Amino acid sequence: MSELILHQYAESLFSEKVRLLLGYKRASYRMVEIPMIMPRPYYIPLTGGYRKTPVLQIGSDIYCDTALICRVIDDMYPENTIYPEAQAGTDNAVAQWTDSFFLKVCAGLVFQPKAAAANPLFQDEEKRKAFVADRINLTGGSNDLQMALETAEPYFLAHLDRLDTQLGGSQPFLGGETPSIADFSTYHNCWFVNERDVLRDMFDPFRHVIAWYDRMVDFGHGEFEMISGAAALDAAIRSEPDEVPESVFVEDFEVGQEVDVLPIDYGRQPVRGELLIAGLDEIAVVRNDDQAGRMVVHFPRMGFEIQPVN
Ligand SMILES: N[C@@H](CCC(=O)N[C@@H](CS)C(=O)NCC(=O)O)C(=O)O
Repeated sequence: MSELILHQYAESLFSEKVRLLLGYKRASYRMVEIPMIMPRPYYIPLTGGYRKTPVLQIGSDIYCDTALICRVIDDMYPENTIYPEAQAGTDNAVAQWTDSFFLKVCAGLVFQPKAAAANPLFQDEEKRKAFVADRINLTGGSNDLQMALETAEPYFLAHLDRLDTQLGGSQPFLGGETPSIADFSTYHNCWFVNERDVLRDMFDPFRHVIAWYDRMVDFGHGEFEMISGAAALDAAIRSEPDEVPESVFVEDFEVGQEVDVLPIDYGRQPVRGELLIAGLDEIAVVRNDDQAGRMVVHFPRMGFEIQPVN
């Protein structure tokens, strides 16, 4: 079993992207089932405030956001990379668009009344209220993530139609002979919709997409062992963060400066720490947590911002 620990919950679509990548890489890892809503008493001491799902833990290093988590996994298992250099710019752009705009389209479908009515989470009124209150807290009440069903439905069908055309050619994956990050980002958004029995027939006209989806599902989730949040916290307490060979700065910040790092979209709960890396690909801060000890929290550059603390 490698030292990788994935903190996730079963229903989380972004977690599904990472679970499937770990399957594709035939990785062995440990997994924690975190609560679907706050509080997360074993999670926040590791992240220092970042609350989105999933995060990847390697000892005392915490990797936030699937844009970075997938790169870290690909670096550990470089065979059949999902980041081929010949597609570096376009694959990244497709993944970003898919995980932001297309995500809104899929969410518009999944939260429509007929799908919400069939969702086990919403059967219990108390649980439904707690979930809604938690997500209002996450987004600060913003409507940015919402798209009306009348808008979302034709957008979804139009995009699937184009994907179907592309996948109807000679290549089994969007990335070519092997899947790229574009496949994994597209997959987990489709999974979000496909998991709902009442929405599954939306895929029926797109037989090449269905065949591709089945090929992706076949990668599975790899070999994993479930552990408790307490055991994961203990693993952090018993280790030290990895050495950072060289700190890179692309802005006017200094090593050791106290900063807040936060997503630019939703879930803007900041992580405060001493700046360690502010490069083109990654931001990282060091923090000393009362429970977890010395931790390094890593973020992808794109999608996050650094704010100096006065
Ligand atoms: N850009 C983030 C998005 C992650 C995200 O929005 N995850 C959802 C779950 S699928 C989430 O955090 N929901 C609220 C929560 O779990 O607290 C990523 O790629 O990891």
